[in-house]
Amino acid sequence: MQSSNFIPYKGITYPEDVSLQRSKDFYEYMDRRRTVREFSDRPVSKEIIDHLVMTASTAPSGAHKQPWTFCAVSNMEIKSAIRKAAEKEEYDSYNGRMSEEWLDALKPFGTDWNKPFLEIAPWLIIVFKKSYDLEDGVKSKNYYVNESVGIAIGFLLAAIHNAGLVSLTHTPSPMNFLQKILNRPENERAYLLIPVGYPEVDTQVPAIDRKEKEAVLKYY
Ligand code: IYR
Repeated sequence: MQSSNFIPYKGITYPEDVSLQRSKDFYEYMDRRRTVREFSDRPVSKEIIDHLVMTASTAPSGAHKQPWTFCAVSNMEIKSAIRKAAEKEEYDSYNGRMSEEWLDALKPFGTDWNKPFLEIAPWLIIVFKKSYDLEDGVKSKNYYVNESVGIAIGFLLAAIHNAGLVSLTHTPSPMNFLQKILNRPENERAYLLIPVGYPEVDTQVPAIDRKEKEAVLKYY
């Protein structure tokens, strides 16, 4: 028995051959996505950011609580404050907090504690998870928060790629400084920092392969 209001599903279905072609085309398109660490300072309009974030916010979430806030920062003073705080944490991480094994695993990517992209990229999208909801001082529970926010970010990265832009999934650690700088309420915790923009001209990316189908897909 339906206990709440239901409406007709307005999805789109395709003939089998069209589904086959679309699934292949989308895979090949997504397979061209790469994480980029060198950004151009070319601006990206707020209207584009609106669309990207609202796409992310269409993601499924536990009990449809949409337990996320996306903070989109273009203000240079705030970007500089974020860079300064992130580099302080990253310096400590790269100089003692990360294990030798971890540093070795990162060598192919050439990362270090310097994070110039935090000022160069036109937008930083900082994703906050809402461990619980807090409205007018009243707390209520959210469910599967990490799963929900992770899925929403997957949608966001796909939307960014679809718009011909690039992103970097940056994880300064610990990242509680973001809650302070952006003055977020106590129920929000920073989850991921994603610079968004155009790639720097002639930027290079690591020559990595993706796992073969046999390694990641098991049919039963
Ligand atoms: N947070 C650091 C280190 C880092 C960790 C992983 I796992 C990466 O895939 C890349 C970097 C940084 O952002 O440099």
